Amino acid sequence: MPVSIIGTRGCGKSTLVGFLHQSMEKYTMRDPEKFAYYMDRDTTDVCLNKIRNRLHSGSFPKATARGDFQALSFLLSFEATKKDFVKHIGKEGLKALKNALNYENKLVFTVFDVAGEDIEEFGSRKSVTKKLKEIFDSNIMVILIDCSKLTEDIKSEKGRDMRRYDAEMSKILSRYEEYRARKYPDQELHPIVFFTKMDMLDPEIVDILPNYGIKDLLDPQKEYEEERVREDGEKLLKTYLSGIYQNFLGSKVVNVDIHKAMYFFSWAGVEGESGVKPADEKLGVKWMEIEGEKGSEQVQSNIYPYKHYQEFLSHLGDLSKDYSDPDEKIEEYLKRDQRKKL
Ligand SMILES: Nc1nc2c(ncn2[C@@H]2O[C@H](COP(=O)(O)OP(=O)(O)OP(=O)(O)O)[C@@H](O)[C@H]2O)c(=O)[nH]1
Ligand SMILES: [Mg+2]
Repeated sequence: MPVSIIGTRGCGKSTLVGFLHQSMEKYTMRDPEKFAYYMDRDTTDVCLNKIRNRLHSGSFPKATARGDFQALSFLLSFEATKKDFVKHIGKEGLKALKNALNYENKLVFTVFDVAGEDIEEFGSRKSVTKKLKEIFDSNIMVILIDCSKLTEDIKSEKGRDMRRYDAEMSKILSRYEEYRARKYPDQELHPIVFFTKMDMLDPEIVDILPNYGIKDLLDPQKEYEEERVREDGEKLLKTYLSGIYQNFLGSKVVNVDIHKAMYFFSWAGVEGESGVKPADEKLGVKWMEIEGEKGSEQVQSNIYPYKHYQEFLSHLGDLSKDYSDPDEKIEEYLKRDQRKKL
């Protein structure tokens, strides 16, 4: 299983998955020959019924029940070799199996809920060990960073929380690197960092970023510029989460190269009196119609920085050339649906 997305509780995983799902829909509609995805039934249930309904009605997803995250995994396939693309949803298991295997460069990707205390239980509690091994065995790990945790005021309560958060994430990362160094000493890793809740960044913090602008994120005319985004991402880590940053720097010895890290930003938008503005708990997220580029399809979607999600997906597409899952893994994934039907 090559891709894991990890984040601590409440860091914005469900919202991100909801937007990612909307992005996958858009991407397949715009470029069906390049990209296809499949969700097993459990993921479909969480994504469509739980997350989508909430986002659609303008609210954030409900806090996820413990078991839900175990269920969240997608099959992504890039560089389709056949045109007979079908949008695979749940029950069409066998048909999907056939179709998915027609695509090159397939990745299974799973979303995990992790906490610093899991690390303490690594090796002693079976369920935690299994989960962490799955994460650590992934070739590509995507780390979610919650921007609402960042603050200039390091002496305040929030400052203490930020340092705790930094320490917690660093602990997880160093365990990951230790494990990789032991088990896969020759594999190079390129970190991916997805910042969530960018709209909750303190304005003082926004000021120190060389390139960042909330409006830029949403402006469809503005391209995703890898170098500029990286500059911002590095600056945020270096300044506020130096534990995580140092961890990456130090881990060059185990083939993790921070300077090749990719960064992506996410935030949920609502429409206020003066145009689009950041969401908050009460206002929730805005749902809108966006016209598909090809044909006359209408895609319904929330306001969020689609281009960052689309770039994220196409980056996974690039990585899938090196880390594609073997067909047995794909069949195993698809069979989960078959088993449940019996
Ligand atoms: N302003 C803002 N708030 C957000 C955003 N994403 C998430 N939130 C807030 O953060 C809370 C948690 O977000 P979720 O997406 O549920 O996070 P999670 O990691 O799935 O949380 P658990 O399932 O409880 O672990 C939401 O209820 C929102 O209040 C965002 O982009 N902007
Ligand atoms: Mg959740």
